[in-house]
Amino acid sequence: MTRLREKDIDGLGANLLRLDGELYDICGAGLREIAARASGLLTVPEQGLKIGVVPVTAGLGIIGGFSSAVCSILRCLGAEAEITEETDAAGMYESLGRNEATILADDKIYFALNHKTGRLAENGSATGRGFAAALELAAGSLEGEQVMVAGAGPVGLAAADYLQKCGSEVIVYDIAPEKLKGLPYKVTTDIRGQAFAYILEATSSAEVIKAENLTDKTIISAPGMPLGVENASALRKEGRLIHNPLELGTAVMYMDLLL
Ligand code: 2YC
Repeated sequence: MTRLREKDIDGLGANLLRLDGELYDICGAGLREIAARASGLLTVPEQGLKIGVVPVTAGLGIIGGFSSAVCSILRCLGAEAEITEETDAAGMYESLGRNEATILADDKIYFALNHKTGRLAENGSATGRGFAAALELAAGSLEGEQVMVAGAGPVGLAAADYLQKCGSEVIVYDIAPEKLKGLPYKVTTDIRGQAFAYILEATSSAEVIKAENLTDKTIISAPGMPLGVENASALRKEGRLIHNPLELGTAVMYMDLLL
């Protein structure tokens, strides 16, 4: 799991409306709608959840701006979100006493809990489904289409599961053959010279996807941090790249709590 850097999320809150518009242009749906679809939520309740965002000092510690970025994303979805005064266990205790839900991350896990229903949301699964749903919407339909998923980690495998359920023919690429064992998809350890119409890039390496892997119509949905696509600016300009470091995964986590 890649640990975000402060500069990855700098200004995130102020750019949420722009991101919503960009997603709308590419997918025909904004952040809230894509996230609801990814979690299988049919209607988003008007009344948002009261949710505590708990800063966690464990491990490599606080990432500057992380808690406020999470807060901004949740508020943009209609939640009543606040950062707790306390951190860590004291912050969890504070949130349990005054909120309906809590969200927090250390270096190993980023999860959320709905105190009332016990519903748990986890970022890897949420992110995979979120970017898969965005790709499906951007494509119009993936029924019968081949999708290449790069990265057989928790995010890529959650995306692959969602994409297979959309009727697409999933091929999972990873450089480590042991990560491909027993998967219910076509698998490969080599994509050199192969172009794909639809790509979901979920690796923690940069420049995994080369120009030779693209057609002039390829759409890439890329939760991977750093962005694993070389010369991505052309794709971005043509509205064929979906990539954001925290927003979509967090939005799906929130929708998962409402299930
Ligand atoms: O500021 C804080 O509370 C820190 N403990 C947050 C650490 C987040 C570490 N995880 C990541 O940077 C990302 C997640 C956003 C999703 C996967 N890795």
